[in-house]
Amino acid sequence: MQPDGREKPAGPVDRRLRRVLEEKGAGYLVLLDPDRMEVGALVDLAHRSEEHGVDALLVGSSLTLKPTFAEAVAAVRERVSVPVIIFPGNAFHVVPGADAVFFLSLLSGRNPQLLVGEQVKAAPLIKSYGLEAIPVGYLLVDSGERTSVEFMSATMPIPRDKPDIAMAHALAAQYFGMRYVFMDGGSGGRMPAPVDMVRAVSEYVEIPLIIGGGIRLPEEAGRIVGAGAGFVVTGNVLEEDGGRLVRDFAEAVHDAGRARAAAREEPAIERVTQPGKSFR
Ligand code: 1GP
Repeated sequence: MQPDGREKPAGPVDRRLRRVLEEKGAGYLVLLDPDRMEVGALVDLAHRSEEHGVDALLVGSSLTLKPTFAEAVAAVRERVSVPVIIFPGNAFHVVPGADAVFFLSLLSGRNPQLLVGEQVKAAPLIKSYGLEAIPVGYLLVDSGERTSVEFMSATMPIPRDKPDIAMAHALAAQYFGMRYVFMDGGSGGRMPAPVDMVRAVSEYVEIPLIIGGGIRLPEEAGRIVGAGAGFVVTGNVLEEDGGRLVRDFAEAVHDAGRARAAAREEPAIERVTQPGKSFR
């Protein structure tokens, strides 16, 4: 709240993400992990991603063995014009040079360090570096694999057959005033978040969903958007293929986003009366 009682407006990166949702129906984000790629290769992938339709880049990791995080953020920022957003695993990942940081709280866990401890350490750094903080509720969802984030966070993922648990957590994120819910299977998950869970959560809350972890095919990304996701994130698959699939992912996400938006705008009466169209 500002001194005159007005809400503080959303920052430029948040506004840009909202514009992506308005214009394309859904957005595509690529995760760059400085721990798994050399800075040069990371910058090449960032550049390729921008050329082939990515809407923003995330830089993050669950663990850092290499001392190159800050260098990677700065180098990527210099090379691309899409927003560069830090997706932190802990407060060490708050470095200068990015456009924004997802101010995450791992709501699906009960580990106070990741609910609020790291955030208290990170907040003054975010302010000093002038980063835009975007509050995001983070939910870890079982991806059929023990992922690094599960181990490092010492939290249990939400079971795949329990959409009600995900719904309640996502609504808590909304009531906390968070701008997005990130449902993540963790990097390298075996399976993407279940489509039924994505649909149930997206119908239940009003804030956009970001879905990542274990998405390896553009068709999977399209299905997830069709089920209601606002943004889809991929990481691993592009590290493995050198970014060849970026364009296919971006098209699948944007096509499904536009189709979903068009279906929403279609008057309900046409949906029930036009032959060949099912009532949704
Ligand atoms: C992990 O959602 C991201 O936090 C990306 O996951 O590397 O499995 O695509 P993948």
